[in-house]
Amino acid sequence: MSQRQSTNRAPEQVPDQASLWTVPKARGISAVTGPDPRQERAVRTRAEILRCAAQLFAERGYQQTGIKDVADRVGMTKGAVYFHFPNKQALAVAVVEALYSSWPRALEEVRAKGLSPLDTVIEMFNTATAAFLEDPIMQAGTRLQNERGVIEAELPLPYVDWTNLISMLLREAREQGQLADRVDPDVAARVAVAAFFGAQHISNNLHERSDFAERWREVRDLLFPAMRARPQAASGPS
Ligand code: LUB
Repeated sequence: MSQRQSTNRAPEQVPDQASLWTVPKARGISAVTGPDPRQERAVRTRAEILRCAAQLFAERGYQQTGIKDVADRVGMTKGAVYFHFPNKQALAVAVVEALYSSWPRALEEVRAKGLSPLDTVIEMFNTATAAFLEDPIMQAGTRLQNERGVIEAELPLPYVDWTNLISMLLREAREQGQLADRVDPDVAARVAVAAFFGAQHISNNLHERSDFAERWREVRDLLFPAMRARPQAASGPS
């Protein structure tokens, strides 16, 4: 089992941030000799193949994409693609894994803004919204997960890591008194992820995502105020 899959487990089993994800180690770098230029080139080539494959998977879907299409788009031979990925299934798995392994960094970047936990949740979804609109890895990962039934490979479980991440942040929000008493952080995380995905899916199918930023703002502006604790009531009528 890959490291990625081993961290991809059911929500209740993942208690804290540290165990949510394991960031893959950079390959081809020896502590003794430093980066090997050939390996660095190989890593860049692999990333370029992955990016082109993601574009194609996002545009056409898994079944309508062939290794030859990927090779043509990268401007390489099929053999060169096969050097990095044994088959199309491996490409699909790598795209989804690239997507899932990007979230720890996304969280770090959002954390760096120093927002409250609840605003960190909102900002994470805002970031995901932007990725749906402009990042081929995100678009392809989403499409591939929707097509997982016809992909003859085991993709990491969808939605689970993201839901765990949001639950963790909402539990922090609870500890800091930001959540209304009636709100269960784990339930709220499931509802938020479902609403986000539902809005994304509908916008994708009806309008090729062109209205998604606006649809997400609607969900966000209805959902999060409903979770937020009201400010302490003033001592009397003013
Ligand atoms: C994330 C996708 C696309 C969630 O499975 C998942 O968690 C995800 C595909 O299924 O993005 C981003 C909110």
